[in-house]
Amino acid sequence: MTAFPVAGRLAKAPENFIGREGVERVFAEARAGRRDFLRSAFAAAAAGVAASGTLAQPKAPADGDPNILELPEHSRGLGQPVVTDGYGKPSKYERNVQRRQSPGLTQTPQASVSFAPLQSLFGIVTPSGLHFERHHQGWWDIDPSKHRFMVNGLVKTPKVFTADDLMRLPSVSRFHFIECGANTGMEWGNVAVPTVQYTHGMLSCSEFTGVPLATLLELAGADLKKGRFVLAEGADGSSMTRTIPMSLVTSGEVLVAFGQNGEMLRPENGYPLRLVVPGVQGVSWVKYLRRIEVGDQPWASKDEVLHYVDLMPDGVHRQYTSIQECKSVVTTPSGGQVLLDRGFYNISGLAWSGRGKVKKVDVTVDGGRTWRAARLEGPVMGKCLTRFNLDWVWDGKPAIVQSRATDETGYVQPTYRQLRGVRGTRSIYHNNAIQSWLVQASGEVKNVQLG
Ligand SMILES: Nc1nc2c(c(=O)[nH]1)N[C@H]1C(S)=C(S)[C@@H](COP(=O)(O)O)O[C@H]1N2
Ligand SMILES: [Mo]
Repeated sequence: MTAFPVAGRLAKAPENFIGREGVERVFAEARAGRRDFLRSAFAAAAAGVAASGTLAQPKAPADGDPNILELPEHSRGLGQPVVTDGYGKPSKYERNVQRRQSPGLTQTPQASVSFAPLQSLFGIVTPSGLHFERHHQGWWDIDPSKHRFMVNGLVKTPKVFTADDLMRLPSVSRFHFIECGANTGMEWGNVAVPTVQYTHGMLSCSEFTGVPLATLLELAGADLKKGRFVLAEGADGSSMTRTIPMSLVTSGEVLVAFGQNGEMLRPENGYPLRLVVPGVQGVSWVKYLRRIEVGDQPWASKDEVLHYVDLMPDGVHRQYTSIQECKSVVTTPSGGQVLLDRGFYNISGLAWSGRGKVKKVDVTVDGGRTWRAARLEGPVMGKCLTRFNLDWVWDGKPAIVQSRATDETGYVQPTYRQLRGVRGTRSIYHNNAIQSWLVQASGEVKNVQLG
């Protein structure tokens, strides 16, 4: 069972992919270290007592007193003092767990993306420092005391709020995923990138805290008869404006958020205020939110008529397709990882739907010939990531691992063949096809697409 943790913990992106030899070396070292530890422990338990079971009879270290237990430094010395320099950081041994830019994807680092390392994450919450980033014109750390948020348009009394004003109002905290509409967009025509970080890493999930936009519209006396839409506008130079149907707002789901995972939003994610639009593609989650206008028709802004449109096979562009349909992906094993040995593995992944809760996730290891239902780990929440797991004993032969999610509306995640049948191959946005990972006999895992 030495290979058990490999897939989860030796997840390597291409730039630091250590290959099968590297993995074997790491394991050889780990085994050697474990033997040393056992050796000293057994030696301390006094010579003469034979080890039983499958463990080899331990030998005392050649140069040491067999009666002295060699404890590691951290079991003998004084540890570090409490962290007084502020904010805690991950272990230095977790340095490899980072957001990454896809090489060559964008021309400038301001109008760009950093992808979340999904292969290294557990559960459903994305640590804020690993939340994916998508900026159209760079991020800002805006002074909250100078930031203003306005509600205007079809309202009785236009209102201006500070972040402090908003924090005095009744707030709610809810777990939701955010997925960029362009997530998996590079894979429309063919396999393009090697790892799940790049195929699916424009996806994150947080507990957001904020005031329902419905409350703020009520305070401003919005005309809910004529006002069928709202426009959300950001304060950065990208002029990010998006139309949102009023029905989503009056349902109480849309939040003007200031909190993310128990603290204020990170600057990269829109500090001090961002719109949270559960189930809808990331672009509508306007960051550095400065204005909501109530109106009676869609605004047809550049980010909804030129960008974020779906090119259909007949050449027509489909607009206003904002809901992120049901989708899932196996994160372990996934592209770039290596299974060292045959034997037991925990197949693990994420499923989500912009239309509600995930009802079921089926997993195949034979490219779709046979499927087994995965375990959904609770809590299963609407418009939120759901973690799934499935036991698997790898026989050392090539395997094609896929997951297929079904949401509470009964919608089933499509295959590439089904999706391309409707959408063609030249689109960018809203690719929710079933992802395939090929586990090769060598144990190396590759991104593949089945015809
Ligand atoms: N003001 C502003 N809001 C924005 C953007 C932006 O560039 N500026 N990018 C949008 C896009 S395309 C996405 S996918 C999400 C990304 O949010 P994140 O950077 O917090 O992951 O923010 C959206 N809101
Ligand atoms: Mo996006």
